[in-house]
Amino acid sequence: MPVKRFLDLGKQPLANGFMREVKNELFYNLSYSFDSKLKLIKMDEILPPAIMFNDNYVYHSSGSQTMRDHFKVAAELFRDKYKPNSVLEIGSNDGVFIKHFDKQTTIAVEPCGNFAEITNNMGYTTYHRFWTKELSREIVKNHDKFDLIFSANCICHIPDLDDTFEAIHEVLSDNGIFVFEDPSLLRMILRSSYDQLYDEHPWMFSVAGLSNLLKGHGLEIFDVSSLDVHGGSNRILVKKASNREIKTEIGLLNHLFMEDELGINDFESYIMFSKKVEESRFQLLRVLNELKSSDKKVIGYGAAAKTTTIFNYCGIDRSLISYLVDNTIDKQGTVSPGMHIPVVSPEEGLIADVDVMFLGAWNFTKEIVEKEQVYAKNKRWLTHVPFVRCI
Ligand code: DWN
Repeated sequence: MPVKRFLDLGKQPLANGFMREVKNELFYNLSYSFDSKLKLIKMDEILPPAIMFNDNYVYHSSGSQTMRDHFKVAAELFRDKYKPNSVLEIGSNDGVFIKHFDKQTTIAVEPCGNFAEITNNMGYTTYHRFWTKELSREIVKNHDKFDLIFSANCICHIPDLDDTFEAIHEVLSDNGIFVFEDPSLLRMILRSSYDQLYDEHPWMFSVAGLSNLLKGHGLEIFDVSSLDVHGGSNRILVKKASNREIKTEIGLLNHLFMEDELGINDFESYIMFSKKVEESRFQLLRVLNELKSSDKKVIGYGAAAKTTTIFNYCGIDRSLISYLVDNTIDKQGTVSPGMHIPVVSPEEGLIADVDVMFLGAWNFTKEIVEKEQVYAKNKRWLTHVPFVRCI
């Protein structure tokens, strides 16, 4: 059997389904299987993308200094190294990457209407659509092909990867490159960061898995680099298979070797991962219950989509975490999906009587801990990655 289930995280609501009023909340069963033929993991029950990515999507890519810096550096690198004459971004969110490119030669595709409006207003032609082969043909007709196609934290959100990669092949110029970034399956396994798994992520990619998938569509990975962002991501650099000018870099071979050495291709690694996930739940509940027994006030820092998986899988409600603070205006004044923990602004929530702050946005630990140095002086941070502990 090439596809085997290894993890069941139970009934879950939409990870970004923060609500002002609790009604008609949608739940689905969140479980994942390992495909030993393709060498990647896939969600068993995938929801239609339009349910999640709509005109009220709450996640802003520019919500942290870390990501603003990350996309600026990435844009400068691609501009200087590859000198593209034209750029297409798939999943441009609030324009945090695209704003570093020329408006005349750069276009965007974004399914969430609230964000498509932002980049359109910034002066970038933005197609308010999902990425499909049909759209790629329309784009080639209207603009010709593109030298650089970029997509961050988007490809792993798309259920139909065959259509996605055929569409990329259609729109990529013969000497062009397609660069995409997504969380790394290897880093998730090594860090037991199971909260990367939720409705918006039907896939978690290994380099080996992507290499297999892309080959079937006339595309080839020529380099890979590890990124620290979003808890450990891979930047995948792709060219057309027919392009013999660009040579394979050592980064690709290193990643394939490392993944194989660390067991990413063995089902046993996924069974071990699922045991660590159960242990993580046990330890997190133990610590939170101990804090509750000793009358400590615990809050969450960052109402990340990831926290929806943790809170609903572990059964963490307001009795264990009083509220969440988040700097996203659209999330403030809502309650969290499923467990209905209130979300407030940092100004309202970072008050004197807090004892412990659970790092929901643990992927920004450095930025957050530095920023809150003074406030957190006599308080403690609690994290569950790579294992549950107070820091
Ligand atoms: O792929 C996805 C990733 C890239 O972004 C999406 N499917 C959804 C989203 O996932 P997430 O919500 O888990 O991402 P973040 O970036 O880890 O979310 C961090 C949250 O914490 C945001 O709501 C912003 C907030 N935050 C804050 O309140 N103060 C973040 C920082 C750094 C802060 O200082």
